[in-house]
Amino acid sequence: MSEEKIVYAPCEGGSCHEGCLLAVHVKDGRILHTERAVDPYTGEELTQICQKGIECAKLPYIENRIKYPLKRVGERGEGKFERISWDQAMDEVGNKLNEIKEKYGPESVLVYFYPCGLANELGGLNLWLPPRFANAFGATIMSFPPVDKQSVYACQVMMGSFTATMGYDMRLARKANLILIWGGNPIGFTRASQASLYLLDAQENGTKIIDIGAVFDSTAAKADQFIPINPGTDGALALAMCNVLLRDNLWDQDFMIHYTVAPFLVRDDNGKFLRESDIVEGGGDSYVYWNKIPVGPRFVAPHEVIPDEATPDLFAEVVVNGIPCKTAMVHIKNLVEPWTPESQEKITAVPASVVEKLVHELMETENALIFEYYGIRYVNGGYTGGLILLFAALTGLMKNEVGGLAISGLFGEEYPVMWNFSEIITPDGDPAKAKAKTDFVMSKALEKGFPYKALINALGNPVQNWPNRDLWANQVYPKLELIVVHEYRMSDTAKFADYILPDATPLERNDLLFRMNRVTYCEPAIEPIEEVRTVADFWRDLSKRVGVGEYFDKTFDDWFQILLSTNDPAVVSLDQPLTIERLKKEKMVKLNVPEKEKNLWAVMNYEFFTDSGKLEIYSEHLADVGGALPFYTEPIIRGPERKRFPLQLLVYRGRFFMQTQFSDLPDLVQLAGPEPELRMNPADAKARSIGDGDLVEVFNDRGSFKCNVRFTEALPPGSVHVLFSHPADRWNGDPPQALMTPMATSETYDPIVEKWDAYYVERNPYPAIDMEAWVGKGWEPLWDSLCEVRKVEGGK
Ligand SMILES: Nc1nc2c(c(=O)[nH]1)N[C@H]1C(S)=C(S)[C@@H](COP(=O)(O)OP(=O)(O)OC[C@H]3O[C@@H](n4cnc5c(=O)[nH]c(N)nc54)[C@H](O)[C@@H]3O)O[C@H]1N2
Ligand SMILES: Nc1nc2c(c(=O)[nH]1)N[C@H]1C(S)=C(S)[C@@H](COP(=O)(O)OP(=O)(O)OC[C@H]3O[C@@H](n4cnc5c(=O)[nH]c(N)nc54)[C@H](O)[C@@H]3O)O[C@H]1N2
Ligand code: SF4
Ligand SMILES: [Mo]
Repeated sequence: MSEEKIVYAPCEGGSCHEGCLLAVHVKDGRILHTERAVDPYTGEELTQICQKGIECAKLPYIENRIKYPLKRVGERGEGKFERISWDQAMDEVGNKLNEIKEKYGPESVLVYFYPCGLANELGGLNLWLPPRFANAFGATIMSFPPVDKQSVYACQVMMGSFTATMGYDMRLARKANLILIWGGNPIGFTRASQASLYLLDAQENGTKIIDIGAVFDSTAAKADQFIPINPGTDGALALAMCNVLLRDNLWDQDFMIHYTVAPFLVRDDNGKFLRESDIVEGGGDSYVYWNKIPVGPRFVAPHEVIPDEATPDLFAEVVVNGIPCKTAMVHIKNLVEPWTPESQEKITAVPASVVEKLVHELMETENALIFEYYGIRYVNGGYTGGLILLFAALTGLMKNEVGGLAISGLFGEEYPVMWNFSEIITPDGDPAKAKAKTDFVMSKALEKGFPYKALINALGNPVQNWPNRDLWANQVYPKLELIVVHEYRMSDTAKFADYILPDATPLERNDLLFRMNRVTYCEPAIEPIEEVRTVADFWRDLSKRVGVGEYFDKTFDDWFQILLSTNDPAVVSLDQPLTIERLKKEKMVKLNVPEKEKNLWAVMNYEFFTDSGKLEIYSEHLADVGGALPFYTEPIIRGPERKRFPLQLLVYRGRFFMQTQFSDLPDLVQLAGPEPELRMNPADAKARSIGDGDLVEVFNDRGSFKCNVRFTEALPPGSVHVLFSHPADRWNGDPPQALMTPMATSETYDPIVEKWDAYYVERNPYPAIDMEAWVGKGWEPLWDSLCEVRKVEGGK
């Protein structure tokens, strides 16, 4: 009998963006249980963990586990496979890839790796080795789906990078006196650990929490005030909130002048900013503002700030050198003016008096904070995100002690530190050697004759998570000669594979976890079960067979050492250098993160990654396609189709699941309710003569399924809900994804977003993080689907 030992592992559900560290208890090669980790030096208990963290102890042993390399014997999608050896699998996959490369070129091989299902989102090699492979081999990176597009798009346009400050120092939230949570369900649900704790700590100390949401969820239940809003209409509310700021003169002129493009003149003829070169022979690319005393044009170079002694006229409408111009602020004023609090009522159902009070309270409370989450998932979400950012800019709250605006990020809610990802992505760390191009397969490539022949699905479950089952199953996959899926469980996507290669769980491999302002060296709790191999071995084996082995001849520790070699001050200023040897000995190293919480907007001097260095609440790059300013447009669910299909179909994430993961753990399935069921407001049910528990059919033009109804008042009338995590074979009929508005197709195409994505890819400020792929070239419609429900007579 061996001693019980404790090792660290990241929680497999870490893509809730909390990234909890687990202490795993192991004895005799078997995992006993997991619990929250304790700092070995200070004894400090690091994070809470939720049920999913506890259930990780069972993850390696689930029935649905992939234990051996598998080769398809049935039809694609049928899920029939035979066990083969690693050598056979690697030889056959390698030969096929070489053959395809020879015949069609390496770019006909697609590599897909979506980060938001990985235990250790940004530290995990499963995210960094696939793009390295694509770059070395010359494959094509398949673009990510446009999820979380609201704030991602808005930050890219206005701040020049979706990571903005690379995160928000969540410790600051405890000091806010008012927190407005807009569009999400963090408390006790989507951010079940650290973020929930900080938010609830703040509340206990007197902070008022206001939640704007469409569903009475666990955040609404905890909030001091819940503002219910008609789904998909937040843009109209944000416009009215801007209107109140301007009307009551509550906005922050100083912030708008110094840190945004508001004072810059915009040409009436082409919507571009007027430049020095437009009015001065041989002039440069400086922006122009109109000074009041003495009157006339003044120049300000990109990334420079208008001097304090200047008197810019924010509302100038002038003709300069024969060119009629208005300031960007005039454009904003014109946009906002018609949106009185009364005018938005009929769209949002938020009473005008509530809008007035909310804006005044935000402006009159010391240290108010707007927290934007990812829940506004409609085709107008990008513009809604833009309008929320515009509102935040006008408030000037980002200048306050708590940073005023927080956007939930991938980096965890803590002080963000930049690791050396880029060197892994590109062979030899040289961007010039990065051969891969990115494409957005789903829509455009199909139209253009689809040049791809193979797909390596290295990470992610697109068949279930991009609501485009038909497109994958019937349009994309049939065109591919080879589909390889790297997985640890039999996902709906894996069922379409020709070869499935078994990967290790975080309990069977090494990881470096960058969380809680610490780096933790995670070791395998157990050896990989059966014939499972780790990610480092998988890519080493595969790359050798296709001629790029030299780039993958590394161990976990070699890769980790690269990640650690960063210039980030929190790392380089450590007393002892952060090496892999040190980490192996100490297991956990606390970074030199400032002891005192910081407003990161202030740390970066309110300078953004845009051309101007300002918050570009007006984007000249989108002027020709009508997208210079964000605007309100109706979502699909408020369009003409609603007459035929009167219910919003919400195919939501579950508290006990992580997207589609954990749906194969019986305890969690039990907690979630073992049968897929439809949640429905009793008012909608009554109108259809449906009783609680009745069997119903949910349908639209795309498909249908049957399940039982559960009444809930938490959903507003007009919306129905099902959990999206259950795999296809648990549904009686089509899986609910089949009924959703497909993502990344003509239905969600928009010339504004296409223009933006093309431009953004060109000037991407963070090639390593903001991977080219992260644009999606379309809008996210996850909650933007309609259906109808009817009772199945005689069924229970
Ligand atoms: N209907 C509906 N669709 C949605 C959403 C929704 O709310 N409703 N949410 C959307 C959002 S916000 C997101 S982020 C996406 C998420 O989309 P995905 O990232 O595709 O989501 P997951 O279900 O977590 O899938 C991750 C897959 O990777 C596998 N995996 C996890 N860890 C490892 C590993 O270490 N190695 C290997 N090889 N594989 C691993 C898992 O088993 C799982 O099958 O889904 C989107 N789709
Ligand atoms: N347990 C669990 N936690 C998770 C995940 C998981 O699958 N399970 N997934 C993780 C991932 S990848 C992500 S991206 C995050 C997402 O987490 P969040 O950013 O919190 O958002 P969602 O859960 O996508 O959105 C759901 C919420 O959106 C609100 N909502 C819906 N429509 C509207 C609207 O029109 N206006 C407003 N104001 N609100 C609306 C609803 O009130 C609902 O509570 O969660 C992460 N955390
Ligand atoms: S909150 Fe839960 S699911 Fe998320 S990382 Fe922590 S333990 Fe895992
Ligand atoms: Mo996500």
